[in-house]
Amino acid sequence: MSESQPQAVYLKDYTAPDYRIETINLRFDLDPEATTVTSRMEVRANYDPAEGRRPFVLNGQELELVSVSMDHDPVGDEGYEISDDTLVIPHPPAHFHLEVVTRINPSANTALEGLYVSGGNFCTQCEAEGFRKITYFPDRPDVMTRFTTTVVADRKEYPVLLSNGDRIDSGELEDGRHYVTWHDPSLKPSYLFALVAGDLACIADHFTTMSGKEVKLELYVQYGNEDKTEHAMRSLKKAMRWDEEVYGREYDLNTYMIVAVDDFNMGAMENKGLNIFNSRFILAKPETATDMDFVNIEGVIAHEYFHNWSGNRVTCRDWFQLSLKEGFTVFRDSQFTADMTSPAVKRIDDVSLLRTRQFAEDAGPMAHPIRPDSYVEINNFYTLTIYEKGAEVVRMIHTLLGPERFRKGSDLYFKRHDGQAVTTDDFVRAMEDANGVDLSRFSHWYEQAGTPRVEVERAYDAAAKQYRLTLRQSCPPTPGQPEKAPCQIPVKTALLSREGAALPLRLAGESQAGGSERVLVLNEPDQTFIFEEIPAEPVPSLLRAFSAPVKLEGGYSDEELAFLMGNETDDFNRWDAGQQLALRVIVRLIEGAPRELDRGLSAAFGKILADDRLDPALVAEALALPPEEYIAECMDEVDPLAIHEARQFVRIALAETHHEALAARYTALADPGPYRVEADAMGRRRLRNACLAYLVQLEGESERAFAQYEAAGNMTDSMAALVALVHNAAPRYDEALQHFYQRWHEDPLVLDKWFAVQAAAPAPGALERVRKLLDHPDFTMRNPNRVRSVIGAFVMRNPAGFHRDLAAYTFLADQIISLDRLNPQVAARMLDPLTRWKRYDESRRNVMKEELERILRVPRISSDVYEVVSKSLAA
Ligand code: B3K
Ligand code: ZN
Repeated sequence: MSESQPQAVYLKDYTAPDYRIETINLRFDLDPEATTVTSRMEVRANYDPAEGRRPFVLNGQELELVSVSMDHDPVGDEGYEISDDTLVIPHPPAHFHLEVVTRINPSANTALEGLYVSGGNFCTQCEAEGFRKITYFPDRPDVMTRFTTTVVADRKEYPVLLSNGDRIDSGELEDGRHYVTWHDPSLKPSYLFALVAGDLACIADHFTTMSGKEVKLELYVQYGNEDKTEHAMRSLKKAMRWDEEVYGREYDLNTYMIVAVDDFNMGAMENKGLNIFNSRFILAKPETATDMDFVNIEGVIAHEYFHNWSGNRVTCRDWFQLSLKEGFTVFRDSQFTADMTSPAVKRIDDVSLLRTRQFAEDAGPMAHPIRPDSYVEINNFYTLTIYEKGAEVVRMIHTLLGPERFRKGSDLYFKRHDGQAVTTDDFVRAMEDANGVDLSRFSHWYEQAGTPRVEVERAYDAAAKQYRLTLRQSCPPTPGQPEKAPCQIPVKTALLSREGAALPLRLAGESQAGGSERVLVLNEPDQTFIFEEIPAEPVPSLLRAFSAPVKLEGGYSDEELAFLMGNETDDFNRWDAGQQLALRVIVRLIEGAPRELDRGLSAAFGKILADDRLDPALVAEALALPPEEYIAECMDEVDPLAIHEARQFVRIALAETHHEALAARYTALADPGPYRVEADAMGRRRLRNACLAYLVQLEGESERAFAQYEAAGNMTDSMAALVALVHNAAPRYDEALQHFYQRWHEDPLVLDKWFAVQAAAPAPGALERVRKLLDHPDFTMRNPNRVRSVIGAFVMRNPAGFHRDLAAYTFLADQIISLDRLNPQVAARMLDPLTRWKRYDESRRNVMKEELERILRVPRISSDVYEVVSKSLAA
């Protein structure tokens, strides 16, 4: 935080680093209040010294400088320049050794960036720019070096001392202190550095790689949590095997360590050989974690493991390239989860996230391309756009090339760039070069923000038996980008006969049909595709499996959507047809249509509910109405209460109409056997709990939820029942809440669920309830998971509750202002709902805007909050 206004950094200003760090030797003398860091670097000019000497600039923030010496001679303060965030050696030689000693206070580090203390243990978080809060260093990802790290600490309090790589030395020191030295043989940027010290339990296992190498696997958790690690360890081994089989990627070091900590800003961090995780993505057993938690843990463990290649061995040249590692790695982890669970369910879940949250981001004031041109605070760019849209863009390349050619491309990418810091262009070029294809049109996906729209026009010529599909693309203006160039959009397409069969497809000019599913590639603003020998007018099945992150306007009638719900052979599209139909019905109600249940929707609902040949997990997805946030996305002016009310009307009406069938399915789906976390068992629970969520809308049905709550032997069923009771303010919901608290208040992750279920309850009075939760003795602003489970759940997952009372905007601004003093990264995240102020009616809009302006007037707000607020107001 500084007095002057934070400045933007631009991609166009990128220049290669002036100095390379050949090696770094770090020594940490750990003390919670005063840790001394000694850094010895061998430095070499990365320019031609004959052209004159250049200054050596090291980044550093919130450091106390103790001493500097060069080539073993002390450098007095005339020999360097120091500012708030740099240390500059003005005229160094072309090759030298530099020693810098600094002191830091990890226990005062509430921003959880750099070296900090969590639960009495030391841990680090360096991505993106946390290493500069540990020591002075050219803290940028294209400066890669070899690290040797000695960690010194009190043996009794910190028996476990970890850093990246291999343990090469250890020993005892005076005063009860001990040390361990680690050497990481890989070249790595500073953001992948990690250190952990504490009193932790170690769960050990091993993995034999495809070439027969033995890797030690070590999971470190707080004592008492050892019984919640089995799933994480199993997930790690599955991920390691999968990456060998699908991408040919083998693990390189001798040990893979994962440490779980309670205080963590995000999900996890892929530090080389020493991942640090939010304990939420490690700890699980059936009594404490839901099926969703189990699946997420498997996915995050895989994601961080996959980074070892896509991110660590091949890293980013600069932070504008963040999606190079994040988009690709999210794509890889989604393929993995699809393989481990159900491809259709995974696709539906991913697309829902994209359409509800990323589309909103792309239409809001923080909209940015997946390769941004500028940023003020890089921490604000760990976004759904970089991650999820970035993954969609990689997926489109996969769709265009097909799996074999994509693999050829990824092999070349890893081989060509191993040990390098590269750009998204390098990634695309490897895909092109490996396959002799031209993806130059594709670059707009990296450069342009905003969600493209694709409008469809269809025409059938019965006499010529020709079917014409005209696809028209456009992309709305976004901040700084008024005009957009056309993108390359793969539209996976089939044509369905009125009997539901996918027709053989022959495009005009082709001599024979090439299958019944084709990827039409839209390159121009509009393009017409002509299909020959189509015997009767078909129903087009477009954008199958959501083959591009666009808003498709298919021009379907209600009847066609109902037809697709019953006949579509693409699981994703069948689900989406139902979503689109339900969306229409709800929007019509909001616009004043008479309060009656749409017959087509109800009939389709009944048919799917009764079909026990369908995968229960998919049935559960199909029965769910579009989320309120998605409905909001599809409206010009958002009225959150009207959306909630209309959606509720449809939910209750469906529950009333299908009461018996829902109850029958609920009963039939009871799992008689022991609890298993496998796809089929999870699917049954998902559907059963979806039925319960409908049933509890009805008078007299709340006892069913209460009974399930009381009988549940696992967190999935227990939580589903609790949500059903609390969110409907059903009789005895308070009793269940109290019981849950008594049973679980000592388990922080389960207690987060208890807070979140209340903060997300939509009934009137939500603001008052949330205020009370903040006063609860178990609430703390210092733990990001707790903040997310109360403030985050209220402002981001409870649109009706949050927007009911204008005072909630003032409340949120107050919370952001106090949180910003502790943890700017988390504070900036909570701003999200206020940034959308322009989407609401005048009275909401005015208060939201005033609150944003008030935040901006607070002295010394962080660059994180400053950037989001100022961009929101400027847009
Ligand atoms: N790379 C980290 C995210 C770091 C966020 C820093 N603000 C986790 C991940 O994407 O795997
Ligand atoms: Zn990642």
